Amino acid sequence: MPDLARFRAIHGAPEEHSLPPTTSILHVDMDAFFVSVELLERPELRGKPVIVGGGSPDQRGVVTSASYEARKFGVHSAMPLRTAGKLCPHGIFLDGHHHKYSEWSDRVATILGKFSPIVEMVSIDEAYLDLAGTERLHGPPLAAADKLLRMITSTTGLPCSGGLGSTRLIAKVGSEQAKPRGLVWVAPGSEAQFLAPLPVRKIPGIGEVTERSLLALGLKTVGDLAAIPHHKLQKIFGQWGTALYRKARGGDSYEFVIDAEPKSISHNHTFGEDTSDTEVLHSMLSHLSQKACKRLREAGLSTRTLTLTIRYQGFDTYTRARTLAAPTNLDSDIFATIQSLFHEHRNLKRRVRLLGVALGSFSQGNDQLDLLEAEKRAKLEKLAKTADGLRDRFGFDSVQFGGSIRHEERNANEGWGQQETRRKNEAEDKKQKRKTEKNPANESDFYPD
Ligand code: DCP
Ligand code: MG
Repeated sequence: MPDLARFRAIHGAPEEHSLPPTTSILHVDMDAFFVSVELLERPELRGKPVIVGGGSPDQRGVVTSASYEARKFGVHSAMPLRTAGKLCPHGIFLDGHHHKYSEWSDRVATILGKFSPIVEMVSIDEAYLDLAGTERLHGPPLAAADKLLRMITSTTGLPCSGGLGSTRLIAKVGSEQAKPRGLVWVAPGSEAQFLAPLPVRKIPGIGEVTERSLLALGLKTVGDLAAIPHHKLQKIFGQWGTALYRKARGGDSYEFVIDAEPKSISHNHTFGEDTSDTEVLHSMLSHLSQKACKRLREAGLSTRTLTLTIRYQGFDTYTRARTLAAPTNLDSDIFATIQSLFHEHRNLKRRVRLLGVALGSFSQGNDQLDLLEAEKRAKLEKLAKTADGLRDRFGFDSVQFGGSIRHEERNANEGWGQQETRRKNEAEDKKQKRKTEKNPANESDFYPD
């Protein structure tokens, strides 16, 4: 890979390298995320084969995250714990603690948000950033990416990797190749060359089904796929063939356009057990409103359109939105609106599975407000700012405004059975969502690259 520069985080900062602005998409992914979070409290387990998913290999369930030492034995995520136990008999099996992972994910998101205005968190442990425009602050993209990865690890103690390239696809494949604790830069013009030797399955969006079809055609590597003319792929796969043609060259299958501002900020929660307990539902709405509101303030934005999502038992999902007369970034305004939407639209006879709060129609700052007198509002803003600072340092749950329960209380009240049910519900919902959103003929042209 002559055009591929590979920098491990242990090597010096590559300040001397400068890149044309076209290779500014960075994909950051935390290394063995759940394991790494557990190791913060159990440093004596560093360097050992640690497996998160369940406290023992005799339990039912699957591996959620495996340390790189455990991976040497063939252990990987989604593998049954029993299989992992057989492959790695001296492995250290740990229970998962989901509230901790989401807290650490929030902290990483905060670091990313302070680094670049264009951040898209795509899962609990990965994000895309556009580093174009951050040159004055952080230097050329490669140096900036290196600086960011180091900053994440030095601030949180969690290792991570990154891929830097001209498209999301290249950046994502790059970060996977860089793991663990690495950074891969794919120079502009060398995208096809970088991808060519990789198995087709490494391309985001190519899953088991497409892989099987491609193998049947004798196409094992991305290079094999790239050698097939567009019209042939189109004949075999229809529209999906066009996407495959583009992907094999490093292109995203859809235009990747992100604005400097997010289009919406949302937070959802799936309950361990479907509930109709009004107090629990209110507390959760307050918690979700506060989480969304904190992110809104971090982005320096105010919102006018607030959306409430209620999913009932089964999969019936309702969204109700309200547009405010003037934009706001205050917890109290947002919670009051969400609460009133909930009162108006909730079906009292049905148990609730999921609640969601989404904020949209953004504007910069908060200067058009006169919902409250200026002095009172200034006090509330100061309070919110102090709370946000404490949350950055001590975790989101360190500060809660009235009406919300703390995470620990929620999770302490949630027995193992309920956690299991919640996980099952979430998995089932995801499956349903995928079914409704995806075109089954394609593994999806719109799969998040
Ligand atoms: N996860 C999960 N179940 C899976 C896969 C992942 O619960 N089947 C969780 C645990 C992971 C986290 O999501 O720690 C992030 O997923 P990744 O695919 O990024 O895996 P890791 O971060 O564990 O490892 P890597 O270093 O390969 O990124
Ligand atoms: Mg990861």
